Amino acid sequence: MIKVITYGTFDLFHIGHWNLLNRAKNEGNYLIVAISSDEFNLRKGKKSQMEFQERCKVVKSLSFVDKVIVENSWKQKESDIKKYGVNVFVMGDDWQGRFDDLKKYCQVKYLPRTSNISSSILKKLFNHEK
Ligand code: C2G
Repeated sequence: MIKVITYGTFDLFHIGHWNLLNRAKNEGNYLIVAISSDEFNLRKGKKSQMEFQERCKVVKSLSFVDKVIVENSWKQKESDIKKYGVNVFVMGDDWQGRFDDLKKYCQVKYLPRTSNISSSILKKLFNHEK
């Protein structure tokens, strides 16, 4: 079994998230997704439109996602990789290079982002409509 892990907020779930998660799964055959808690989001400087439970529900509903865990801090990646026996760490390439220190524990891959879509664009549209 090749275990893959990735981290994110996944707010206002869109095709960019879907593509990333689908491609991450294709790097192995078991995908763990760590979803940022609402509190951690605030520390990331993000106020998500959807609360944690809602964001979990959407990601859990994807047939190619095998496990969902919570992301509470920047520092949990190393222990997650060890705890779950992860072989591949994947992030979108907007994070290129930022997690190379994890190469000590597993493969680290940055996959191309999907252009012309982001939660912040959707949030602006969402709030503009009000
Ligand atoms: N993503 C993408 N294409 C987009 C938008 C996002 O490929 N158009 C990817 C991002 O690169 C990331 C994942 O989808 O790998 C989740 O994106 P966000 O929900 O914005 O998460 P982020 O704020 O990047 O949080 O510890 C890591 C952080 O939790 C990452």
